[in-house]
Amino acid sequence: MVIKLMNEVNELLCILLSKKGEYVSGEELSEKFGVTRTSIWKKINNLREMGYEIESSTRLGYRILKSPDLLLPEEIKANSKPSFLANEIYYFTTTESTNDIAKKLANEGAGHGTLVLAEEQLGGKGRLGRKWVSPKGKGIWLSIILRPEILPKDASKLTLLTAVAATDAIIEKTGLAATIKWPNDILINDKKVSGVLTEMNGEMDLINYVVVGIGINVNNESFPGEIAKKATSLKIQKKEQVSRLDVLTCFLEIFEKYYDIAIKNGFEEILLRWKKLCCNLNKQVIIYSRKENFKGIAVDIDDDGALIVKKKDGEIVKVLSGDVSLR
Ligand code: BT5
Repeated sequence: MVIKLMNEVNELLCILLSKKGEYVSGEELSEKFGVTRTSIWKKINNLREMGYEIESSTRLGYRILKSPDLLLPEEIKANSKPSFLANEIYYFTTTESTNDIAKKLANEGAGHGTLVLAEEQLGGKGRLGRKWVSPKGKGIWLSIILRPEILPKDASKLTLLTAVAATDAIIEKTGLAATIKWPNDILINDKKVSGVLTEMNGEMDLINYVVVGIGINVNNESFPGEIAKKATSLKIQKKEQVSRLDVLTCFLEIFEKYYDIAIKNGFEEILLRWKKLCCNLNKQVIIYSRKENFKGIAVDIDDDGALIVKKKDGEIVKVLSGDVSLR
């Protein structure tokens, strides 16, 4: 397991990435780090082992030809400019669940905007103890620690905000027609490509922290067992490899934009966008909730982010949590 914190950055990689494919001389690098050129060459070979294609020229130095699409903190920093997100990034090659790590870090005082990312999760979680399949290098398995100054009752709206940001990022980066199924699924062609798991720690009228976890299937080629029929990935839909880093950095930028709007002006604009992206509205749905299961038409979502369902007998029901099946 590799744990990587942003302040233990691989500075050599940062310099090479900042040159965006231009050469940086071996001499400049050895002077900067106060080490020999042989030791720079060794570090370059370490990067090559990680999958970086690096060209070397005795006259010109080194330059990156191709990155391996790892979600390394250095790559995130080099490819996006989020302001409060990603000041601290914890990166794991393998972990149980990024949400569990994020909660642990938040309990220990980790700051607003801290990211926890893994290339692979062995115990990825969905809601209600369900599992989230998270194979190595295939998707974006990410948790964000937030310390929002909003009421606990509004925390569920962060799920909607996250789903909107992820859907917008998917549409922007792939052109695929992604939609949202209330409350937390992102679908393409009726199959699930992404899900959000929001966990909160707070008191009656105060949030200590919220951990927003999102899984996006990017380059999965197949899915195991019972989810084989209902899950999909961007690669399956697009019929080509998709850059995880591009989708991730786009998501972070959009998430930050919506988050700032929500904190400044409330969630109205996000709910409007959510309604545009939602595939349930004005459709027949079956609601599976803890209390009961019933059929109806999803007519709206209200200001609290609850789904408003009109039953057959005309009764209007406000659904705060549960699963929705499209008919
Ligand atoms: C969700 O739950 O959709 C929330 C998923 C959140 C995952 C992220 S990954 C980063 C962070 N760390 C974590 O440990 N979790 C979060 P739910 O609505 O309960 O859906 C779970 C159901 O989706 C499962 O019971 C399966 O049927 C299905 N499923 C499991 N893995 C899937 C996948 N990779 N793609 C599509 N569907 C999947």
